[in-house]
Amino acid sequence: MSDIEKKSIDPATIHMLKKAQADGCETIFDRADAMKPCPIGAEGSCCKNCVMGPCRVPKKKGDEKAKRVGLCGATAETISARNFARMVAAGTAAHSDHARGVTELFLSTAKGKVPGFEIKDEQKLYQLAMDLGVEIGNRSVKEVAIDVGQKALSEFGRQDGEILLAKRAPLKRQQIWRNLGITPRGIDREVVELLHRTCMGVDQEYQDLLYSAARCALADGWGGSMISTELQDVLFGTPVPVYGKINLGVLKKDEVNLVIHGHEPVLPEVIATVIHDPQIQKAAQAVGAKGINLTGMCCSANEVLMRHGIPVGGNFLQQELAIVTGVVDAMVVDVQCEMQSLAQVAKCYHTKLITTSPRAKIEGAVHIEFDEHRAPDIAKRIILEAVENFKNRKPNVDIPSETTDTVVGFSHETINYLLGGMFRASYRPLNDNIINGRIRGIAGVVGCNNARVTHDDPNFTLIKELIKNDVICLVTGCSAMSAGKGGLLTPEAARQYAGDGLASVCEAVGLPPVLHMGACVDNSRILMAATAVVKDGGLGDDISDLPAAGAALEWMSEKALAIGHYFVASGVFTVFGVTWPTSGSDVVTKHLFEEFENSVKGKWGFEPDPVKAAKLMIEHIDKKRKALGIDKARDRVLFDMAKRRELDAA
Ligand code: SF4
Ligand code: MSK
Repeated sequence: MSDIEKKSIDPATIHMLKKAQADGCETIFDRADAMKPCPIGAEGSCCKNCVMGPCRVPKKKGDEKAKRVGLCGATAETISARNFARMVAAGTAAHSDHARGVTELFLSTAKGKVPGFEIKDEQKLYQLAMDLGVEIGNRSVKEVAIDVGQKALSEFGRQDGEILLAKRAPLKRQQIWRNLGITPRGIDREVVELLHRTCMGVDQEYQDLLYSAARCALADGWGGSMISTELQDVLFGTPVPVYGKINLGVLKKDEVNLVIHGHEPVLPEVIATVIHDPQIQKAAQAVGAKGINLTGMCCSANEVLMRHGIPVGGNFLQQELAIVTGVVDAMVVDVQCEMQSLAQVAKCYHTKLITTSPRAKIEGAVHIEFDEHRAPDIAKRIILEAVENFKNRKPNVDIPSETTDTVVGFSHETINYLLGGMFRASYRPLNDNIINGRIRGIAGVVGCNNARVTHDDPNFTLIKELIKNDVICLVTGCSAMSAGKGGLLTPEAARQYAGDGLASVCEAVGLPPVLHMGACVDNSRILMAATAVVKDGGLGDDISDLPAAGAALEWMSEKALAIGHYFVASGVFTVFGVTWPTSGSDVVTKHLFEEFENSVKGKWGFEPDPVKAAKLMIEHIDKKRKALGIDKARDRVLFDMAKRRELDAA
């Protein structure tokens, strides 16, 4: 196996890496070889929170008692916890600023100020209205929607009390948060306060920093991210199961290819509509293209895949590689996870890189700013940029053949209907099958790709191990795409990959063993699903009682750490891979990995090896089953080489 072949388990990715090398085009995979991470920063032992530093206080092997303090006296524990907290604050800020944008659009839509947008899911609007304390009565949809928009918007600037959607959590969970003083007061307030606490000379007690970080993360999961998911569903429709395709093979040689990349579904929704405009289609034919092929990348892809079945080009580490095919006529980006190197890769080919958010510009890209008041015109302009660029393609075109079928769109509401039926929507069948042992437990497998590990391998292997052991997986973000490319997102995957118990349930209901629940902000759907399972009864009275665990083995973004911390603070055992950001302090790490379980009833774990991570998660699930009195003797099944060969031969 050449070095390139070790970079990914995905053949399309390897194919494009070889092409990039032949074309002399540098990618993140090359840079990962050339530049190793700073070991002091990686373990969280570098503080640059004031200009007397950076102060480096790395662990000293063989001298565990060595004094480790910064110039100001900040201890290694304080520095470690502060760095962790700052990442959580940044991740929360990212999800929540996305949510603010959606809320503003929602409010403008409710007021009828933005032509082209409408309330698509009234039922979900009413549910949200009840949860936000908005009166419904005989009021019009417009009146209710305006109040919902205003209430949601005020959650960002709320100064005291409790964020409203925290009340969706099980009652016991709410009480745990109150007792610890970590119920978020307002979304922006928690981010600002955490940044303040981590400034030089402020909060210098590591436990206090970790719990403040939990309050901030909860403001993400039960605040910003949840608002975002809810309002996006009301505006664009709550996802229902839809067929889709994934991987770079979805790009088309004879059509104009427009790739949408980033996180906010607003512009992609408009593009998905106006692309059918006959004038635009005519323009494409006029340049010799057979049509216009819209595809997605990263979480923007998840959004339009779930609601429209628009094909997905790939996940985070494939963004440059889509351009390397030589057929991407334009890539349009908004916010988050867009690598600056896209501009350089685009130069190797003919691709036009278009930025659209006032918050995110990239040197070398064309900036066409999105304005919801002129959304259809802007969407058309962007599509026409791609159409016009079709003729500039260079001869070095090569599209990998790989695409995989997927069935996606498992919102919390949809799972409810699929399990319980239209008239008695409920999680009861899921609970019953967990209790009778056919389903061993539930896992949320989320997060990114990371160029420091073999692309897609940890995500895919972990999910495969879990379903083989009858653990149903709820997936989002780039890990959902790792599962999709590996063929795990179809109902047929149940018989092929899942254990007999899980497979029998999936086949009875027609569900895949791995449920695609959406983009990064949609991890809030996992919180809602977990809460629904608790409320349906028989599995304890808190999320921490459930036979459930979470993981992000290929995480790279600060957003993932915020997600992990709100999972943990919601009572979930959560395992991360790649690297652990507080490994420079055994004390801080021990607190997160062990002592947190005594207070928030959830805890962190670190295990980069996916098979070992699955083992940790399954052990935790079995521990919870035992505590609930529903444990049956069950053997863990390893997805061993013999089984792999069996599949390859099939
Ligand atoms: Fe060093 Fe303290 Fe300044 Fe951090 S805050 S850089 S530890 S002096
Ligand atoms: S896109 S945050 S790489 S999941 Fe949401 Fe993927 Fe992680 Fe970005």
